[in-house]
Amino acid sequence: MKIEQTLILVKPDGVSRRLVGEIISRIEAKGYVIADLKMMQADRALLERHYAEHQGKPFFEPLVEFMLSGPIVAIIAEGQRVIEGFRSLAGATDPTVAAPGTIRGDLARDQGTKVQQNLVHGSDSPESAAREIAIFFEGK
Ligand code: DAT
Ligand code: MG
Repeated sequence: MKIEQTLILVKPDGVSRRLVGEIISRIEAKGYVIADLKMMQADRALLERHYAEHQGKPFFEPLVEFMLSGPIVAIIAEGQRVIEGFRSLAGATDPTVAAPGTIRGDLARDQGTKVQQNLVHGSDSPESAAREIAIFFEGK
């Protein structure tokens, strides 16, 4: 059986706050393998594909603008149940209530912006992971 993979993004707030190493450390310390990684500047077309499920929501445009605001780091992490495991490491979407001990709970807070700036993205299902990995790492 192929080992499960997930798509993780360190968002622009994570890069600008110099938290890339801290976030990767937490992924590796949990025991997952970094299978591929790149720093990139996303463009609007890529982000609109990636966040297609959120089209039409009030935070969609702020979300795209935020993700365009600086470089991001795209990571493929792998390991048994890594999709669920990374979501658990990341914590709840809203960083104010994300549990202490999680990436969002320990390292992020509400900034009063229209979109939550919560440091990381992680795929939420095997279908999303396959779709998102294909968007960020063509041919993988
Ligand atoms: P997650 O990143 O936890 O999977 P999501 O897919 O529902 O969350 O939303 C994508 C991002 O959009 C999320 O990381 C932060 C932002 N967001 C989601 N819901 C929001 C809301 N109600 N208000 C502001 N920003 C929101
Ligand atoms: Mg999501």
